[in-house]
Amino acid sequence: MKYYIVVLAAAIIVTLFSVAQGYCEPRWTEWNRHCYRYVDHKRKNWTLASADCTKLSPTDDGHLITIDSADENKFASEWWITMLKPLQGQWQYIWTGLNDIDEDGTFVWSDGSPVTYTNWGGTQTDNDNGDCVTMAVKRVSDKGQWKDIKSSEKIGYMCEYTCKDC
Ligand SMILES: [Ca+2]
Ligand SMILES: [Ca+2]
Repeated sequence: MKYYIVVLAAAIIVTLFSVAQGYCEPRWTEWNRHCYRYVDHKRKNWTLASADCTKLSPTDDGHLITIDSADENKFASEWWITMLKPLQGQWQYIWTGLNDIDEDGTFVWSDGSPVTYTNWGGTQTDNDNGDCVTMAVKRVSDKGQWKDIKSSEKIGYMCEYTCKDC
């Protein structure tokens, strides 16, 4: 009996430790074996936001979020909205890694991933002067549609890195 209690206690301690430890670094949230961090306390233009994601990540492999699927877009927009309450009826924007800086009209992800999914809002694809893509929400029900704006705008951003231990 005593043996089982010791084993049970050890199992609980190990479990608690791994929960506390987490798989993503502190202040990063795990979803589908990737770690995400929303930064809004320092609004930056796209280039500086992109550099900050690299700097903030544990092994410098972080980048502005790359959204590969409707599921990832849903996760990112819903998670972001939980941190925005109340929305106050104003559009909110964050940078993603998608941009057409090198060639107008040809959008690429900053981490080099192929573009497999997009969620442009209405007629928002490739606005005049727009070269970097934001995710936008106004209401809780919004699905995080995308809109390209000038890279010089200073807004919040979402970073991502691939979780190696998840
Ligand atoms: Ca991703
Ligand atoms: Ca453009």
